[in-house]
Amino acid sequence: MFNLERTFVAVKPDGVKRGLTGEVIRRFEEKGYKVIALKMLNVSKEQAQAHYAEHAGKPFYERLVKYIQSGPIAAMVLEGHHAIAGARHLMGKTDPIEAEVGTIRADFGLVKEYNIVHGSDSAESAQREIDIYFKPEELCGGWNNMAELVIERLQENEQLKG
Ligand code: RTP
Ligand code: MG
Repeated sequence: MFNLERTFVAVKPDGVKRGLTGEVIRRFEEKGYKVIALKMLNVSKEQAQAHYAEHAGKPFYERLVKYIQSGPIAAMVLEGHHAIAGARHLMGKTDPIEAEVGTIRADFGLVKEYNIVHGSDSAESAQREIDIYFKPEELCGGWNNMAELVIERLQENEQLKG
């Protein structure tokens, strides 16, 4: 029933500068995703290039690498049921103009280039991006949040009913 995933999410420099770090984290937490790692950092050139390697050569690549280094980011690892697609669903489409109202990018973003938040797009990207920004010992897993405890209790009740 459960598809437990980890994903890398970051509040980008525009989001941090606009004071949206707490708001973005709140949305993921309230959904039920577990924050298992969290830190502010200034992204190095090496990290930026590794993170956006898939976009190398595209017209916006140089600007993208500069943008992610234009101020601190709030980097985090989220864990939860279908957390990779689920986090991107809460973020909304890349271009805030196309993102659904209620998503982070629609509610706070103005232009595609500065769209507040990043989220991994696959299990492979998630693992790769987590490794770029975090050491294994910085991931604090092994505990249950309220959403998991509630679901666990519901499952126990179902099992009791047979
Ligand atoms: P992200 O990686 O940041 O979560 O965003 P995404 O998957 O929705 O979009 P992606 O295609 O991976 O693009 C990465 C980031 O590059 C900037 N971008 N600019 N000018 C452009 O056409 C353009 N396209 C993308 C955005 O900041 C986007 O989030
Ligand atoms: Mg992407």
